[in-house]
Amino acid sequence: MAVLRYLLSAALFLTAISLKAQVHIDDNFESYTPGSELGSSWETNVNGDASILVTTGAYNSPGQSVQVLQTGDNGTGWFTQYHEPQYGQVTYSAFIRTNNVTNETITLSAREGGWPPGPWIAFGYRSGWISYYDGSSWHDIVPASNNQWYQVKLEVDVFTQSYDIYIDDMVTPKVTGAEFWFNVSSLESIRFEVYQTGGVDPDAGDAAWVDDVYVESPDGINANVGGLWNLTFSGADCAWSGTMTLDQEADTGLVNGSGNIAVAPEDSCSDLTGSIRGIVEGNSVRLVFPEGQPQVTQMEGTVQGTRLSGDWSALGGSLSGTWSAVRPGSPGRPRAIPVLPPFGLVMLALGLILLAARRRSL
Ligand SMILES: [Ca+2]
Ligand SMILES: [Ca+2]
Repeated sequence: MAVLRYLLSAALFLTAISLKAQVHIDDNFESYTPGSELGSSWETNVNGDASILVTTGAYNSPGQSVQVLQTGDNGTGWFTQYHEPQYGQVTYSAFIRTNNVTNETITLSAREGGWPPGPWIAFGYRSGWISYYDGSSWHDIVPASNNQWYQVKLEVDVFTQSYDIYIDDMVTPKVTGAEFWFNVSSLESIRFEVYQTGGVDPDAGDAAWVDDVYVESPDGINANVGGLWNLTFSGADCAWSGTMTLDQEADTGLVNGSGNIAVAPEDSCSDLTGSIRGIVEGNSVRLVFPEGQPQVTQMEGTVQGTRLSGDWSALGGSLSGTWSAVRPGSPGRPRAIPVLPPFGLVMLALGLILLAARRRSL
């Protein structure tokens, strides 16, 4: 009975915890038929002497993985899966392996659509190394060995256009603050790609394998806000033109915001486009207006389908206020979003009570 109660409480606890993340992609390739092409959730492209197939029994691998094989000396290929655009934090991870780290290369990138890439990690492009490219320079991270699986995790912050790189050790990053190759406004795909140009030239028999592809974001509004704002300025003087700057230093609680709002006289006051990123519910924001500022007392924005609203008070040359989410059907009445959904909280509490009961019975 005690064992059963323990298992039940553990399951409930895990249920509560697991509700905290949004999983976008989770594929270990075990559901495919060995020797088959990838399913429709993946977009696959092969050119020349290459194949991309689900394989079984890769060295030191207990299950199935994806193999990109050079069937001749001149082949390239990639496979991509798209996910909901992410504007904040998103984690990409996979297991990767090659049989020729001085010749074969495979890259892992996260992209805005099919192009451009933000994070860009390469196996073997820098002969014998796992490395990343920041748009101007290559950076070697750790040496790579043939036929060895490496677990790679990228903890990405689209707000700051940077990411931390974990290799095998999933606790301590090998690199913090790696810069994107390109600045992107969102990330919405993961791609694995093999090349014939640049630092490497894989030939017949060279191969790379990929397994356990996983992409997730923290739950809550943070995962879906922070892109371009469409703003409504009530009481704005549309004869004014200029740039409003987000004053990050004056903010309290605004961690990742950046950018500005350009206002032109010909714009409609009901549909101005801002380029501030990284505002999440509950952030305090101050906009600093230059001379001739519009006198704005209310601002509203729509970010990824969620309407944000703020009550703003004029403070000299600036406005300050707190953004909050407005649910459909309750205009103007912000509602706090719990960190855990109510169901998760109940399950968590039940799990803890049962765990405590088990401890007492020991
Ligand atoms: Ca697998
Ligand atoms: Ca070649």
